[in-house]
Amino acid sequence: MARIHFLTGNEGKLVEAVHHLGPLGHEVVHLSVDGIIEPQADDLETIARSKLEQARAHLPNPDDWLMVEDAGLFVEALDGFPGVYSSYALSTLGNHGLLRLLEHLQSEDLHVEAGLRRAEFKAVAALMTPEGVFIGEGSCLGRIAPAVDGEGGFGFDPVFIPRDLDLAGEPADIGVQGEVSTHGRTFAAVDMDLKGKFSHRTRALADLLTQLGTAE
Ligand code: ITT
Repeated sequence: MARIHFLTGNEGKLVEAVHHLGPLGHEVVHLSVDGIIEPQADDLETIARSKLEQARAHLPNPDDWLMVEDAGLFVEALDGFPGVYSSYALSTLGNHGLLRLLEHLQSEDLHVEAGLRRAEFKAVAALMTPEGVFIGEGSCLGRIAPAVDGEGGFGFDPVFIPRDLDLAGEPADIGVQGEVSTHGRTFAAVDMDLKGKFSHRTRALADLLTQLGTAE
């Protein structure tokens, strides 16, 4: 297995990728390239492919593998915002600003409120190898918390509560206690191993490895 150069400016994403891929025998090293431009596009894959193209010339060895991973938080009541604008929204609005945008979504019934605040993290992991480009996708259903919760994680983790998972690892229905649960806490309030059981990133990376396996 080749060394994977992960192009990212986000340390939280790097730590999670190493945490997931390291035990599977993949060496992940950080690649930092100045001047990468994120194109304006309405899907994560287009952004990821563009970044691969821009960074390929900066690989130490042209046969090395290059990976990028693009993620976003899509809030249903905001028609998918911030979505592909998540980085910008986090640095301008922040988590408190996002909560303010959703202040009107309240209900006496907690299950109804969970439905009103539905959101989804999505990730696309793109890997360039000498054999071509492989794309993995992952998503994580959940909801926006009523308030910031937890000190860990990064980005939108303090306001995102994942939907419980059933035995098969699929999201349980809202209001149904699943086999895997954060018990109403956000990603920032649980450890990385538990976040990894739900996370869009883990799922995108796992999908990517499946694609690689079938291509070999
Ligand atoms: P790159 O340099 O890798 O592009 P980025 O911070 O711009 O790093 P993304 O575009 O993939 O990362 O992510 C968009 C935003 O969503 C960004 O602010 C992240 O912090 C946030 N985000 C991504 N994955 C997240 C996760 O698992 N938990 C919380 N926030 C996340």
